[in-house]
Amino acid sequence: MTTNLLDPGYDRTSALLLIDVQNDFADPGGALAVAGGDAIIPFLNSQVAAARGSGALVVYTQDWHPAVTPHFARDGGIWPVHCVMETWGAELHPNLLVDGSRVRKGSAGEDGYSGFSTRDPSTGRESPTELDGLLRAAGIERVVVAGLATDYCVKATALDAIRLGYPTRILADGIRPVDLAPGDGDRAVAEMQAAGVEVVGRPAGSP
Ligand code: VGL
Ligand code: ZN
Repeated sequence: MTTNLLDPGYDRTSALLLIDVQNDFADPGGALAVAGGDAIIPFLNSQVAAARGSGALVVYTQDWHPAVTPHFARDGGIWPVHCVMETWGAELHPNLLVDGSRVRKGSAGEDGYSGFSTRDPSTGRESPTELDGLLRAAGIERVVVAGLATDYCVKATALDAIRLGYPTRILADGIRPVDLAPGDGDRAVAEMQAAGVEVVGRPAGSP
């Protein structure tokens, strides 16, 4: 059973990972707009301020696709065209407080959702992004994850963080699901908890 915590507990050995808070997900006019994606930004900004105030690192991931990639439905995948590198949709949302480095993923046409790794769509082979190295070089021992979307990139990043040995927390008030099927977001939170991720804030399924 996982305790519901109220304080993410930032310090110099922790990092806040803000996942894909980009226009295509967070702006209501984005290509893959997540319902309520823009509503979490003030909360995320308060977390950035709390984290930086306690000496924690903040890292921002960006979904960063080429114009043609098997990630997109028109090229064999499942998603509408989104977060094409160097376009408005791929930019971090303008209201997001940015105080840390960025990790971009997918730029060589790889698939996969985690901030830590990408997947070659033809061979299935996984390769690491620079995120783990960046955290280790900074002496980071645990991570707090929030952003978009709960059921894809947040989930994949949190599960990878656990596999890599980081005690991992997610911020319930700082995530929103795509919910392709109703309940995907709640199931993703349950899956993360089963893997050892702790939830900070409102319990899944509560109003
Ligand atoms: C994501 C769908 C497709 C995400 C990225 O950031 O969660 N979801 N690409
Ligand atoms: Zn994507």
